[in-house]
Amino acid sequence: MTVKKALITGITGQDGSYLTELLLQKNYQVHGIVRRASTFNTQRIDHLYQDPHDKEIQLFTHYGDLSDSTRLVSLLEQVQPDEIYHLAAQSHVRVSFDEPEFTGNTTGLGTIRLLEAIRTVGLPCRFYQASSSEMFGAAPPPQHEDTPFHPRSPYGVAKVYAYWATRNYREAYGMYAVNGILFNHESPRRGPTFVTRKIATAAARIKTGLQDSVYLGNLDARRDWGYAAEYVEAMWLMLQQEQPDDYVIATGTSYSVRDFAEHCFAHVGLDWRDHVRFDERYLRPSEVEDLVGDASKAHRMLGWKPTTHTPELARLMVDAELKPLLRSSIPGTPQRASLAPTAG
Ligand code: NAP
Ligand code: F7E
Repeated sequence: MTVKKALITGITGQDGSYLTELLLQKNYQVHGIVRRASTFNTQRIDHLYQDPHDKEIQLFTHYGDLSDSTRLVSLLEQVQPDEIYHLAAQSHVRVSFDEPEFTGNTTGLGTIRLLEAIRTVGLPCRFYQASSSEMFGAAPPPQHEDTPFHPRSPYGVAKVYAYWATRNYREAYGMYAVNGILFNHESPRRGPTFVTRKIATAAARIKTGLQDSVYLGNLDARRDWGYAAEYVEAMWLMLQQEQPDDYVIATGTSYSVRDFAEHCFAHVGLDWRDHVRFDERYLRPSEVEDLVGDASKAHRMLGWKPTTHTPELARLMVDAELKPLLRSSIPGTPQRASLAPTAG
């Protein structure tokens, strides 16, 4: 039996790590693009490490960057993947207001560089684009595949560009290229400056006496938060269909940031109102107020349905934060300082 080869951009990110686990379980040979950093950036996939001297190895990593088209071409020539999951992006919405040009270059142009590399090499592969509910922005909920886009950030604008590039390559060149329009999905592997992980971490640290409060911005924003480990299954399903198409992936429910904080703090027996403070630095120049996805097409066509909803997600994220803290034998470990610029 021939083993399928997948190439994942963004393999070191939240979704990349869950997708790698899924594809390895499905017996794929998985190749991931890692960008060079001065510190190790592979923590989310280190548990999947395989000895490169082992003949049975199924996971390979390669240096590369979305800004480097020649490298994308050489990698495609080398790997010859059957499926490409394009997950790499500057994915932080608030940061995209600070770095709009960089965000456009990676999150927007990065997609067309990769599509063009596929065309240049002449690969008959299937392509998944990590599109986002941020493209809907100000469009009223519930949002579905035919809802007009109204992005509210440089990130959202860049994702709209990448969405249309993907559709254009499908229409112009007959490529099997799909957009998965995923609503927010979270997990214990979520980046620490996204609001769910920030709140879950704070609730656990406050409960164990390591800090007293957490500073947040807009508590009224509403999101449709699902569990990342379940969403990567939908990505895979989209590339197994006879015809390429675009799908919304969501839970169909929405909660405010305040609700999420309430669930996290209540789970450890605390009242969020005693610990959440306001800091205007976390506000955005323009906000996405309310996202609720209608994923009925994915239910119908892919047979995909979420099972973890926001309250349970909040609890599992807090539990994951508490675990190492409760194991720690050094009480009162000081909060780690970071020189990273304020991000969210
Ligand atoms: P994430 O955790 O921020 O991961 C982003 C990945 O992209 C990381 O592996 C990162 O590498 C890599 N990357 C960033 N810039 C790059 C560059 N110039 N060249 C090569 N790699 C680069 O994001 P995620 O939550 O897993 O999301 C995956 C994708 O889905 C992203 O495109 C995101 O925009 C999109 N999306 C996410 C959500 C969500 O709720 N999570 C919803 C809809 C769409 P480092 O590890 O080195 O930083
Ligand atoms: O913000 C509010 C903030 O940064 C959620 C990305 O994965 O999902 C993500 O984008 C909400 C916003 O995620 C803080 O204003 C309040 O309304 O966790 P977030 P996001 O902007 O929804 C989409 C689908 C993607 O595609 C993106 O890649 O929470 N909020 N106070 C805060 N947000 C942050 N980060 N920090 C705060 O202190």
